[in-house]
Amino acid sequence: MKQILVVGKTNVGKTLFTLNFAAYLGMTSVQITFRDIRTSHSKSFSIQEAIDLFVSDSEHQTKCLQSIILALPWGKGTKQCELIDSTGLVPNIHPDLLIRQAMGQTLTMVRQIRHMLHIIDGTQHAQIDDLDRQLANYGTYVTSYAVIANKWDLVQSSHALQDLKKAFPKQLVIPVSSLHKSGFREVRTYVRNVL
Ligand SMILES: Nc1nc2c(ncn2[C@@H]2O[C@H](COP(=O)(O)OP(=O)(O)OP(=O)(O)O)[C@@H](O)[C@H]2O)c(=O)[nH]1
Ligand SMILES: [Mg+2]
Repeated sequence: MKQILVVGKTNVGKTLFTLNFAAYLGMTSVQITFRDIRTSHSKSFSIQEAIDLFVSDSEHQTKCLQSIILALPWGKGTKQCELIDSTGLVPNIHPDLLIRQAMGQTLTMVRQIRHMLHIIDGTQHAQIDDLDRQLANYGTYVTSYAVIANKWDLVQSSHALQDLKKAFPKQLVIPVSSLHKSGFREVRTYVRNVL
């Protein structure tokens, strides 16, 4: 099964994106597989339960790989892929060992994965930093890559998309609001192309 890694800095909305994209595809519940560097286990949640438990304002809410299987309508049936939410990255060395290890796990996945959705906070359109540039650079080595400019509901500037297209000139940039599930049609097109 094809795997798509959801990657980006901490608190940009990776987990809400993952869960609400599943909701957009018509799923009402998800089986989440939690994988840290030692163990792996799976548990089922309604999407609302998962949002309540795993989406938060605080940094590093996600501390391991959390993957779900997406089912996309395909002809008369469906086709599946694995969407892998990951521990958010920070530019500095994090003081907490467990979070450093979890970020190491994200970076290992970045080096192995073929399909990558790089989530950024769209409100930061004027200040793309080195970490996001480096992730975009990794994106040039994978089979498919797109920048998801999230939190677009909070973006005020009419130049925001232009700024992002300048910062990521060779990449596909998709503005979305994971909160309102807007912009997800283009994400679905990206995912269908991966399949
Ligand atoms: N307004 C708005 N808020 C959002 C959106 N997406 C996420 N958020 C909020 O941003 C915060 C972080 O969301 P998460 O999905 O937990 O972010 P994350 O990238 O998974 O964070 P970590 O796992 O902690 O690295 C939460 O308070 C979300 O409700 C969006 O599209 N619009
Ligand atoms: Mg998260």
